[in-house]
Amino acid sequence: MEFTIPAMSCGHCVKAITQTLTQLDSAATVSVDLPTKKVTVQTSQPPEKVAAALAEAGYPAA
Ligand SMILES: [Cu+2]
Repeated sequence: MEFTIPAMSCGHCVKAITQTLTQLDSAATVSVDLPTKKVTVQTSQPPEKVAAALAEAGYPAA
């Protein structure tokens, strides 16, 4: 699944987002494209749960 996260602006954000997602699912594969603010996640978790975890971390998906 893919999310656009406007609040993501630097390497720290990328790290925080990656950490959030791997906390939700330790088997998650996260790939981030900072210039386009896109996060691609491979996870067994449902999208709404992933989106909720991102929002909770301060990075709501657009
Ligand atoms: Cu940042």
